[in-house]
Amino acid sequence: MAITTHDTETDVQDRAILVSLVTDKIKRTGIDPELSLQELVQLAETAGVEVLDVLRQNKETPDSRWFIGKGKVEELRMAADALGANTAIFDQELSGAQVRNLEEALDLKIIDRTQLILDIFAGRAKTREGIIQVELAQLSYLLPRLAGQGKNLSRLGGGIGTRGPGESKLETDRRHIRDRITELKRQLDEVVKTRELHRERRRKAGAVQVALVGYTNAGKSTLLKQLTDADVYIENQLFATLDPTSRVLELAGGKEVVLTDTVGFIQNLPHDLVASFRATLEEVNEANLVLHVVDASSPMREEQMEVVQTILQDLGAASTPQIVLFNKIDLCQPEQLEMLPTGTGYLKISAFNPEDLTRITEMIADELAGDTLNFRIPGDRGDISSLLYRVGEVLETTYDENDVLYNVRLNKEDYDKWGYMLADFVDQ
Ligand SMILES: Nc1nc2c(ncn2[C@@H]2O[C@H](COP(=O)(O)OP(=O)(O)OP(=O)(O)O)[C@@H](O)[C@H]2O)c(=O)[nH]1
Ligand SMILES: [Mg+2]
Repeated sequence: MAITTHDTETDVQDRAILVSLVTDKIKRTGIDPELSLQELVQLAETAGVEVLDVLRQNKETPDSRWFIGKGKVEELRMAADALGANTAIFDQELSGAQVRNLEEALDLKIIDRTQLILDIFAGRAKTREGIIQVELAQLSYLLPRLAGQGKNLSRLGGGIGTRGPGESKLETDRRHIRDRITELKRQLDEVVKTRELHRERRRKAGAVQVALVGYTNAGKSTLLKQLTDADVYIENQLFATLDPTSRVLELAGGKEVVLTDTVGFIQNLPHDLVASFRATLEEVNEANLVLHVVDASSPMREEQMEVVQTILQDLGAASTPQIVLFNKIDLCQPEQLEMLPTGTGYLKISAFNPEDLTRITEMIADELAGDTLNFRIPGDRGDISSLLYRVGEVLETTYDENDVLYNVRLNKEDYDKWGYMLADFVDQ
């Protein structure tokens, strides 16, 4: 992707050196810095950056002035000169002061992982909601980094880290940024209300919601397309999808559910972004069932699954029933396949295999149908018996003296809702 800078008015590609600093704190997180760096390369390429080289440093703690050590700054300068780089991208988050110090010392554009992700999102946002959310995240990221500076932002020029969504230009002054943030939050509130109305309508219509959730590039949009013929954007790049798309999916047995594709997750997803995207991610919260799509062929499979579970927890969706779809098994090595957990709630699939698609809809139907439970209801509790008929599917009725024994299929959601009335009558 060619990017125009203010300075020259010509197309200048970002030519970047990537930098990773491995501190003791990072080592303790258990995240493999090499895999994180590989992901940074993918992120940079997704943003249209040409990656020239990668520099690494191990250091107990970051340098407060430069982030990396002074000697490493010198090494970066030499590498940038030799390779003709105009940008350095850091895999960890930098402070405003560190960015300024590095920019002054190196005469390079300095970007960190968070800014790179925000930039990709800015390039992707299409709907009004997406555009507002990205701009809000960008400004929230920027504001604390302007502290004490009062410097105008025109130095940012063009290229990655400077792309803004829509027409709106970054204002040069903190007060304006704060005003803009307030305004964006107000607009977002409106969008959220509209979205809630839509959801309310779907809920009233009795639609069951199923959300496709997972790490970026796992194959969520591909599955939506394969399962429902939806015309969605699919790309072998990170964050192809920003805005949720919903389609009706007919399950084995004829029941219909609403299947929603969502924005992909990534490790160290910028906090401001998660906060801003809460409106969009509410779709996940509302779901009756989460399909957690995993790229089973990724060397980071386990870490990616953990990231997804953590974000689901943050969203308050950790207890929603979940089916894990290990996708892309056509790309897996035999030993990778062996490592995958099996059993209920897990499926190994390839999004392009029609038989696997059928297995998915069957498992969704089973999961939504719920478990069967036995109840013992005293003869004088006709209210409880009729509640059972109303919320569940009574499979069998037998009589034992004055009690009626029911075998009932009840989905988890209904049990959660009515459990306070039913729990006393469950027959082990
Ligand atoms: N070989 C193989 N490739 C797959 C499979 N499923 C998806 N892909 C490819 O994986 C890439 C990413 O697919 P998407 O559907 O865009 O992934 P996503 O999860 O929606 O990604 P984001 O929207 O970026 O979060 C595309 O190139 C797909 O063609 C699969 O089962 N096997
Ligand atoms: Mg997608």
